[in-house]
Amino acid sequence: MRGVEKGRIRALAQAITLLENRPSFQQQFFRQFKSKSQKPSRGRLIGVTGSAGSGKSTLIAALAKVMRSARKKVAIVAVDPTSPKTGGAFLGDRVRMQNLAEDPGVFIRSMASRGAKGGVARATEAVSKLFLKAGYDYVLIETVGAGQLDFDVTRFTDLTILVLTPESGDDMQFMKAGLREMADAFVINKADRPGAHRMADTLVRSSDAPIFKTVAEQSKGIQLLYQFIQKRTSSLRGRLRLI
Ligand SMILES: Nc1nc2c(ncn2[C@@H]2O[C@H](COP(=O)(O)OP(=O)(O)OP(=O)(O)O)[C@@H](O)[C@H]2O)c(=O)[nH]1
Ligand SMILES: [Mg+2]
Repeated sequence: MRGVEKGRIRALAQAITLLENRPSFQQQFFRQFKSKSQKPSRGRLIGVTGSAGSGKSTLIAALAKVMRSARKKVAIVAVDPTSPKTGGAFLGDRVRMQNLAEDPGVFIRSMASRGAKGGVARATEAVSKLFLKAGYDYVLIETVGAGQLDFDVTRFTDLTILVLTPESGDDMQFMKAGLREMADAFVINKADRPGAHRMADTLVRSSDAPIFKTVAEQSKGIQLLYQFIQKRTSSLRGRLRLI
C-alpha cells in the first residue's frame, strides 16, 4: 500500500489487478480503510454516464486535457460493456488522440463489465478510491447509461454527469428510469448538430440541474464544464471517505 500512496505506477497497477480479480481482497481493502482514522481526500470522483456513442470517451479525454492544463493529476476508469463496439473508439484511442497517454499525470484503466452487475461496481468503486489514495485530483469514471452499474456509480461519485446528444429525445425512456434524477449536470454533446437547443429546452423544463452544451470532438464548452466541476466539488472539502 505504501507504493500506492506514493503514487508509484507499478504498485498502483498491481493493486488494481488484485482488486479486480479477487473480490475477497476488495472486502479486505474496504475493511482496512474503514477501521483507520480517515483523512479526507483531496481528490474527487466524477461519474460520466450516458447512452452508447453519446461521446463520453471523447468528453473525458477533452476534460482530462483541460484538467492537465490546470496541473491536476487525472485517473480515468472506463467500464466497457461486453457487447462489441459499434463505431466510436475505445477510450484509450481517444486519450491517445489527445496526446494524454504519454503524460505521466494521467492514468487510464479499462475494466470489462463482462455482463456482471454488483461486483463490477464494487471493483470500480475500490479502484476509483485507490486512485484517490494515490493522490490523483480527479478520477473520471465512464459507464454506459443502460444498467444497474450506472446507479451504483452515482452512489459513490462526488458528481455525476449525464451525457446526451441532440438526438437523445428518443432516449428519454432511459432517462425516465431515474438516471435523470441522479445527474448533477447534463451535457448535451455533439452540439454541432441540429437540435441541441431544443434538447436543452426539454431538459430545463424537467430538471434543475445545470445544462452544458459541448462539442467534445473540438474541445468546445469543456472549460465551462471544468469550472463547474471544480466549483461544485470544492465545497465538498472535509467530507470523510472510506479511504
Ligand atoms: N459531431 C460530433 N461527434 C462527436 C462529438 N463527440 C464525439 N463524437 C463522435 O461520436 C462517436 C462516439 O464517441 P465516443 O466518445 O466513443 O462515445 P462513447 O459515449 O464513449 O461511446 P461508447 O463508449 O461506445 O458508449 C465518435 O465517432 C466521436 O468521434 C461531438 O462533439 N460532435
Ligand atoms: Mg466510450
